[in-house]
Amino acid sequence: MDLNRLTGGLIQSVGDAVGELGGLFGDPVVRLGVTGLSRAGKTVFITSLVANLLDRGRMPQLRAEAEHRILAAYLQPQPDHTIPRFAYEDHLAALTGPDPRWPESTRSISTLRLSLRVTPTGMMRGIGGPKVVHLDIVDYPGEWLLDLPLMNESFEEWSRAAIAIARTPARAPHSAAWLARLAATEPAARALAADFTAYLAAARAAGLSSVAPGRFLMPGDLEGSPALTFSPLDRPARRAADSLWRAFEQRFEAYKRVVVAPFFRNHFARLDRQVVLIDALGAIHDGPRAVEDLRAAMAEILACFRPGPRSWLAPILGRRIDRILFAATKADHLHHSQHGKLAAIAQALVKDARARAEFTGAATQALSIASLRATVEATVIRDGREIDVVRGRLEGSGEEAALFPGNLPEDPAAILSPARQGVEDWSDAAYRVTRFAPPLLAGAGGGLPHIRLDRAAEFLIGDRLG
Ligand SMILES: Nc1nc2c(ncn2[C@@H]2O[C@H](COP(=O)(O)OP(=O)(O)OP(=O)(O)O)[C@@H](O)[C@H]2O)c(=O)[nH]1
Ligand SMILES: [Mg+2]
Repeated sequence: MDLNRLTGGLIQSVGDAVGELGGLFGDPVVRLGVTGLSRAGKTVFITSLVANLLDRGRMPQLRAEAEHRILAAYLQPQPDHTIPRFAYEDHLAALTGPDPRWPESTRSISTLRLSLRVTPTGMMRGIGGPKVVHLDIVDYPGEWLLDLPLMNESFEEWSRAAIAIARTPARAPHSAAWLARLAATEPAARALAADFTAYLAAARAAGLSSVAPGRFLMPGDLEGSPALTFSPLDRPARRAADSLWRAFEQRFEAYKRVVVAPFFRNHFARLDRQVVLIDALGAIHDGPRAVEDLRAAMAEILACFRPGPRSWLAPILGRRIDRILFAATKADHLHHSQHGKLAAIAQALVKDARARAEFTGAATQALSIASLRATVEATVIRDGREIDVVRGRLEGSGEEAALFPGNLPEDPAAILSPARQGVEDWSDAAYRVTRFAPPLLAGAGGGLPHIRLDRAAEFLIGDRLG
């Protein structure tokens, strides 16, 4: 027997096993969920975060970077082949080309793996040499989280609540056609579902946020599918004989089973960290009702992170999300003297839910950020007074303009209280939103310009880079 060959073979196979284990279990993975309602800024956030992690010249507040402990950062083939890859290169090319454009709206979930080779801190520093940390970023529509309550509801309960909401003053202008069809003697299934979807879309276009079921507006690859062809119904006198009721009830149950449950089980339940992007400025611009609706939607979204013991989600939540960042986006619309006020509004918007998450042990933070800074600050003299403005290129014309968007109140209650009371318009000067084009970067290098993206990254993943 050739002892040498035998032991050599053994050592070889042990080495292979260790190598495999290293890949499977050794390298830590951080799964970061990025969510927010449509147009909140998810795609721009991820694109800029990745660009700024690959080229870290603008990330001084990321501690591992400041301490020169990040040795390399690189994109990897994604580990999850059941969902599309986040189209990083396309989005970056749109933002940084000669004629910069904001990325196309995305309609579904996607993911990207970025790996960082870092020098560990503390005790581990001298022992094992550099380690690799995989950051799996998952982009998914916040609207999908609004579906969680459905899991604990019957079709009858859901219908009753949805019809009551549709009759509220904020929604009545948008829901009238659907409610009228609902009252007809024998409404057609397709037309009812189409009117219901059109109502949700109109409510969303008017700035309202709570628009469940989430897939009706964000169908992903389910567009036109029977699982989305239903609508709430008034309870008929004799349910057994009512075929429309039975058909919609079955579709509602199918929607829960094949659409909602797999998303929560396969994706949501596996996240470690979460950033919730909030377009608070957009909602303020749209008026008090939009702000109140955003608050309600945030409460529903945040309930998903800490479901009560009787929630359908509680038993399947494998990991525990232990850090949640609430980020008010597009802060570059404001002079920095107002950034603190914007963060305070974001914080107030999610206060109830935050208190609950903190209670059960997740660390939370509220920040105002700009993923891609499209403006510079300036001060202009108007009628002998100095006014702090921001200057940027207007979307569409590309013309340079200096703008004063309005003054946010010192106390967030000045925004949130009227919103809660259901008033229709702000009594004093409204806040104006102007759409700026992305900045002309012309191959400047060094990551993308941003506001506090490095602080956001430090909060979300900094501790895992140690
Ligand atoms: N000025 C400025 N505008 C931003 C910023 N981030 C996003 N925006 C604006 O917000 C819009 C939406 O941003 P996206 O990143 O596409 O938002 P999203 O959440 O991915 O949107 P959907 O994919 O439609 O759900 C952009 O087209 C920009 O007009 C930012 O940092 N600064
Ligand atoms: Mg997007």
